[in-house]
Amino acid sequence: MLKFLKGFTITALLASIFLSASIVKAADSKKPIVIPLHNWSSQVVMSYVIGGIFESMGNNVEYVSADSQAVYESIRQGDVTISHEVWQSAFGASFDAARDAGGLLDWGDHEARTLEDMGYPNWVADLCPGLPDWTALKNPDCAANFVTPDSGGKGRWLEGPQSWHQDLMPQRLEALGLDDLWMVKFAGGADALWAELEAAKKEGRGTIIFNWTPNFTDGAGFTFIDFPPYYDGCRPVDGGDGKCGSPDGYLKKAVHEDFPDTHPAAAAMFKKLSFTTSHIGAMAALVDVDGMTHEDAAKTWLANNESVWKPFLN
Ligand code: TMO
Repeated sequence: MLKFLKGFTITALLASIFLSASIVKAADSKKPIVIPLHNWSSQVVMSYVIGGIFESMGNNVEYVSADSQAVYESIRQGDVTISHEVWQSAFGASFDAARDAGGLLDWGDHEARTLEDMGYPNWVADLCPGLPDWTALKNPDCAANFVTPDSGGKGRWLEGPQSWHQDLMPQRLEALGLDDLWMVKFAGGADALWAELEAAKKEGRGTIIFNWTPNFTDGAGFTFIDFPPYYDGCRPVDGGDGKCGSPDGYLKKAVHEDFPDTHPAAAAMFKKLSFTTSHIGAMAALVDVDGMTHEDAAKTWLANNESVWKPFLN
């Protein structure tokens, strides 16, 4: 009897130790959470916003400049911990490849939906009757209004940096039979797109640029061209004929697979984190309209939006 009791007591003691150990939440590792910086404003501001929230929880963070396609392989390998703006149109294929290879987890979507496509400031609609329907671009009199000194006599599409979509837009011009009248020029960076908007307005000339939403241009008189609808597999890189516009896309989050184990509290916060179109547009506007640095924009955004981000902590 005594022997039995003794055994029972020890077993119960051990059980209660294990139980309380599992009730007490494991603390986040002090190893830095590695956050990538890319080359458009909302992404960089949001890096510092999320880094600021992690720091408010007692975590250490580190920022690294990263290519916006290669970053998913870096997350898979664990060199980068998170991605907070996975835009479907630009990065969906790289995201899928890394997730399927293992090591990268889909951490859910922001509330905001996305569109990444060619468009124009509203004042140029008069230059091209029939816009925003893409078939308006078949008219040579329309294209002639978008010729620039560097466009070889064709109407010019100013696309973003080639790292975002590779040859998607040149392929689309060809697929839609527009390449006799239109050509694609790649911008060196996002700032070149906004400089072109300013210059075209000042000079009263037409311009078609790549743009996206959420962005600071939301509600500022920018219209996206209506191309034939996107469907899975329509792009040449996916084996399609290329006769499609960009998707009504997701804006996803991704994490390295170990993150929920190494930093359970931070990972839980990041899973909950979700921004709307207006949150993200405001982050971009603090930089691209108000001229703040990305870091200052993030501090300002955090200070003004505690009611938005504090609930992600619970
Ligand atoms: C990925 N981007 C927002 C530039 O389209």
